[in-house]
This record gives sequence, C-alpha cells and structure tokens, in this order.
Amino acid sequence: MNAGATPRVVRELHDDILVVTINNPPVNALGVDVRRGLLEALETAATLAQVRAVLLVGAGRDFLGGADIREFGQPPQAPALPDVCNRIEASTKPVIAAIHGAALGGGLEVALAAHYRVALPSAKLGLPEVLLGLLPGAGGTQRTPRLVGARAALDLMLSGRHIGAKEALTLGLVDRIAEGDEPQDAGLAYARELLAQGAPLRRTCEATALADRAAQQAAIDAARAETAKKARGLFSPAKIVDAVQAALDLPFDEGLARERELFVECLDSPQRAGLVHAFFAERATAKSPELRGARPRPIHSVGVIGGGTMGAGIAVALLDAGLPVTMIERDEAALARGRANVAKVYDGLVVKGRMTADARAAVLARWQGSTAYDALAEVDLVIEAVFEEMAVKQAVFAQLERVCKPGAVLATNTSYLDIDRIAAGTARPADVIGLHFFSPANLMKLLEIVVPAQVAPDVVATAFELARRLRKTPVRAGVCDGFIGNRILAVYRQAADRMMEDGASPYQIDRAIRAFGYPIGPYEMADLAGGDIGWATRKRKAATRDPAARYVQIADRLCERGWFGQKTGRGFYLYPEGARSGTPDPEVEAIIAAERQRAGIAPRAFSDDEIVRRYLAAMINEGANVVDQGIALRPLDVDVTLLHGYAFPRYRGGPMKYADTVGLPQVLADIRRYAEEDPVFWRPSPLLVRLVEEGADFDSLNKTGVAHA
Ligand code: 3H9
Repeated sequence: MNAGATPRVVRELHDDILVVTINNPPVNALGVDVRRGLLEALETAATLAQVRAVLLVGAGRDFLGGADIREFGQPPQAPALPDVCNRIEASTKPVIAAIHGAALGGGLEVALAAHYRVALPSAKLGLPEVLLGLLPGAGGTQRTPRLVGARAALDLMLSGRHIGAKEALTLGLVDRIAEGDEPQDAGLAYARELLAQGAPLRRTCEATALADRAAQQAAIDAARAETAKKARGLFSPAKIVDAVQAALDLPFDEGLARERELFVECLDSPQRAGLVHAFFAERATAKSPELRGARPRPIHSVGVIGGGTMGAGIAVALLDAGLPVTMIERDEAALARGRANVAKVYDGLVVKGRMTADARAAVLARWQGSTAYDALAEVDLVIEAVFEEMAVKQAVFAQLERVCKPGAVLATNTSYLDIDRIAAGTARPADVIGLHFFSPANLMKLLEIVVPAQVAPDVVATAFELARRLRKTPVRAGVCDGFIGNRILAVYRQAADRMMEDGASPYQIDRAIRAFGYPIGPYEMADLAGGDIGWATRKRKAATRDPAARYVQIADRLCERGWFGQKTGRGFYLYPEGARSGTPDPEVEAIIAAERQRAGIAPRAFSDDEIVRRYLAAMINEGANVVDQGIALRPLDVDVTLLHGYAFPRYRGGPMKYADTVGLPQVLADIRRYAEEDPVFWRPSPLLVRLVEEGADFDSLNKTGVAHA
C-alpha cells in the first residue's frame, strides 16, 4: 500500500471481538493490500489475549467481490489468496463471516475458510470463476464439496450462478440468515452468541458432506458427462470436475495442491485472457464520453411505433423494466397483432411456470395501444421500429415532431439507415438518436447506441441510462451504413460467400466456423434468420453497388426459388417436416456448381484453417476500419458488439482481442496475401498497417483510443 493511502483492511476491537473490515471500493476485491491486511489482522487476533473471536465484514455494498481480476496475468504478489484462506481456517480463535451483497469467487472462499457464516438478505453468493475461464483457486474446489456435497458444489462452480441467502442456507453454505442491512451488527450478535455457547472451532476442511463416496462419485461422473456435452470448447469446466474429483480422492492438503496445479493451467490459458478481456470490455462500453457532465433526461413512459417482431420485442424489454408502453400501429388489425405479439411472450412464461397469471396481467396493464400518434403527447421517449425505408421513417419522425412534447427523446431502431439524415429532416435534431436493438429484442443483450452529429449529450446519456434499466450491454456507435455490427457482418459474410463460390461448400464453412467456437455457422444463421430479409436489402442496394466489385449470387439463386431457410423448409439446408437442424442439400450444391461455372471459376479446396483465417481476417480488418473512422470508440467496442450481437465465442474475447492473440503482423500478412487475388475486397485497413509498423496491438488503443484528425 502507498504511504498515506487509506488502509484497505481496518481492525477494531469491540469488547473481545476483533472486527476486521475490508474497505477496497468499489467491490472489495481481494487485491494484494487486502490480502496483506487480512493476514496482519489474523496475527493481531492471535497475539492479543483479549481477542476471543474475529468477525470479517465488508465495507460498502458488498462483502468481497472476489480476487482482483486485474492481477491475473501479472507477476504474483505474496501473500497468495489460498494462503490467506488457510490462515483464516487455522485460526485458533473462531472466525465469523458476516455476508451482505456480493460474496463471489475468492470472496466466498474467504467466507468458507471462516468457521461460521451469517448472511444478510442482500447476500449474493457464488463461485463465478468459470465465467472468467478459471476455477475457484483459493480452496473453493476442496472446501465447497466437503461442506455441501459434490453435486451442489459442482452446480455452483460449473454454472457460476449467484444464489441468495435463502438458497445458501438450504444448501448449508451459510449457517443462518440475519435480518437487516448492517453486517457488523448481525455479525457481532452472532459472534457473541457463539462465544456464549462455547461453540467449537468448526473447520470446513473437516466437514463431512463427501462421506458417502459412491453417491459423490456418481455426482462427479454425471457432471463430467454433462460438461463434455455442454461446455463446447471451454477449458476450465473439465478442470473444475477434476478438482472436485481430487476433493473426493485426496486428503485436504493434497487436494489443495492439485487445485493449485489446475488453477495455474486455467490462469495460463488464452481462454482466461479472452474472458477477462470480455469482462472489462463490457463494463468499459457502458461509459461514453457524453456521460461526463450530461445528466440523463427522466424516462417515465415510452412510445413504440410498430408492433412487428422488433417493435413487440422492444415493448417487452421496456415492460420488463417496469416502464409503461404506448404502442402505435397504422390500423386496429395491426395493433391487435402487435398486442398479441407482446402477450405471446408472457403467455409462454406462464405456460412454463416462470410467471403467474396475475403477474402477466399486471405487466400487460402497462401496455396500451393506439392508431393515433397523438397518444404519444406525454411520453418521454419514442422508439420507432417501422419498415426499414428512409421515406417511411421520415414520415414517422414528421408525426413525432408534431405530437411529442418538447424534450422527448426520439429514437430510431434502424439497422442501416443514415440517422443524420433522419435527424436533419426534423426541427429537433438534438433529440434524435439511434437505439439499435437485436432480435429477439427482449432477450438479446446488445444495444447499439448510434450517435448522430447533432444529438445533445444528455440524449446520449439518456440512452445509456435506458440501457442500464433494460439490463442491456450498450455500445456507442457512429453513423454509417450498418453501424458497428452489421457493417462488419456484411464484410465477413462476403468473405464466406467468396470462399463458397471459390470451392468451399456452405456445409464445410459452417463446420469450420463452429469448430472455431461459434454456436452456429453463417449459412445455418442465414437459414434461421430467413433469406428474404437479406435478399430485399441486396435488391435495394443493387443500384448503388460498385459494378467492378465481385458479387456472389448464390444466395439470390436460392431466394428466387423461394428457399428462405427454416421457415420455408429449405434454404442452404433441407429441413424435413418439423426438423430444426438442417441436412445438406445436393440441389444447393448443384446450384453452387452452376454459379461457379457461370462466373468462370475453377473450384479449389479450402482447409478448415484457411476458412477460419479468411473469415476472421475480413472481420478484423473491417473492425479496424470501424475504429479508425471513429464509428467505434475503441477496439473493445467492436469486441463487445460481436460478442453480444453476433455470437462471437466469448472465450476468445472478441475479434480484436483474438487478433492481438494471433498477432497483428500475421493477420496483416494474411490480408496482403489474399489481396494478391482480389485487391478490391482485401484492402488492408490503414489502422492495422499503422499498428503493425509501430509494433503495437489493438489493446494499446483500448486505453488511449485513436487520435482522429
Ligand atoms: C477469483 O476470485 C479467483 C479465486 O477463486 C482464486 C484466486 C487465487 N476485481 O460489475 P460492476 C470492478 S476470480 C477487480 O460494474 P455491479 C469492475 O470492473 C473473481 N475489479 O458493478 C467495475 O470497475 P469500473 C471472482 C472488479 O455492482 C467496478 O468494479 N469474482 C472486480 O454491477 C464495478 O463493477 C467475480 O467474478 C474484481 N473481482 O456488480 C466477480 N469485480 O467501475 C466479478 C468488479 O472501473 N464481479 N470489479 O468499470 C461481479 O460480478 C460484479 O462486479 C459485482 C458487482 C456483482 C461484484
């Protein structure tokens, strides 16, 4: 700790109980100063004769938020957290943990090393290390199963889910729940009670929940089988199962040593680096430059224009956040369909038992519909989700300008159109912003906040505040065709289409992309989304397409036959009656062959590796352009967009993080090689070239941003 800095761990004697308060805002992460402070506190407790018990509490909102994630990948600094936990457990005076707010990861491991645990109603316990590519590495894999059994321990460690005080009590993770919100008071009361009873030192390492060997082994075997099926491509889940096996097979100390080995393997894996990058990146995107100094406008009610899939999904997202919604449609029939689209979502929840009929009724009571724009006179925000055409959007904004009160935020959910033009067409361009939701809008986490030139900073701040209320992951984007995500998607889809025309089958491309870690390949995705939407866009853009640029027509050939994917029973794949996953279609292969012939292309073989490299190179190159042109603030904004809107495998951190992992010189060399055959499509991004010349990587720009002239 720096001289004069606030101590991270404060000791205070309350009669015969030493209260040890961890004070390391914002979440009391267990950084090196906290670890040192905890060890010192335990030494004090051991040496001061009048101390009969130790109480651990967290200052602020949380108990302990876990190991300090920023330390991963840095040289380790003593004392290590497992040693701190062992020291707590070895204390000859009882240690009590009073848990409020988060007790996560290493934070819960500290609590488990204590001899007794009391939780307040606000407590949120969990072992979320798996979400960072890790395993609980401070004794968690050894103590948790001994305390609650292998099944419950594995469930917590493999899911990473947070549980509340009640569930923790049922599982036996805590000993009691105390009312109130003062952990120190609750902890002191419990500690006094324990002292009065002469309660024994109760060490978790000696707990006996693993005693029934056969049952425990069965739970481990089941988890191993489940993990092999579900945790596709992930490294740490299997290691977690190995560690719990060690808890069953080995004495505690040897189990700890095994846990350490497995933890270090996870720590050193690129997956850990990717997942930690994702963790910090999605927190960074929530902070936009406009937020400095600008206060969000209050939002108490929202209008949604359009009740189709998108409008209804947006309405559900708003209703879920507790906001009243007024939906506008052009006639009564469309409005009824809009309401039905909204109600369908809640009906599904009722059927699944995830919502009561009363709760459904209460939510829908906040929905109202109208065919007259005047119904929007009092709303604070309007989001339009009408047909994707400039003239249609402009007509909507003309209406909004007429009816909305001054200061109302006017948002468009367009995915491609020029929002500067939409804004310029109104008399209040400072109120106009893009809120690009992803379908299904109530479920998908990504919200691109598209910032036109004339928008007021407090409108941008309002959009970010709305994202927070909707529990979305916001990314700030500039105005261009497709913003961040769809603009990059268009380019890597073209790269895939070119490979398809040059000789790779769509089935091989999908397989290779899935093997990279995507849940689904680009052509499976096209079939799922429906080919007609992309076809309509392509037809609209045909007039402005560069005639010299190569244009692969295979998808058009399928659409001309009415093969739009799953909904029509065939697309790139065949979907026999009721099938949700497709089978390869020889007729599609024949169409592709005919297209190759028409274009005069002699097909060649592609390795899976080449497919992935070209696909990723196209994505990374356009990502670099998007950053260079200020459409995305930093490379990490591209990463978060692709992770949350386009299913990029999270454990790789995002395309820009992946590029850093591979090395930018290699990515640039690939692009230059591809450019020899097609210099129009494969133009190295100036930013990529610059970074390679400087020996820098994308991550260097995450801290500094790009200097724009
Ligand atoms: C572990 O424990 C390994 C051990 O088993 C073994 C070790 C040997 N470290 O999320 P928020 C920052 S692995 C450092 O916006 P919320 C965060 O970046 C760890 N920083 O707040 C943000 O910073 P900024 C296991 C952390 O209220 C600020 O705190 N633990 C950490 O929405 C506020 O965060 C976890 O995985 C950290 N551990 O949610 C828990 N945590 O303001 C991870 C947060 O500069 N954390 N920060 O952007 C969380 O899940 C949430 O942060 C929490 C609060 C629920 C605690």
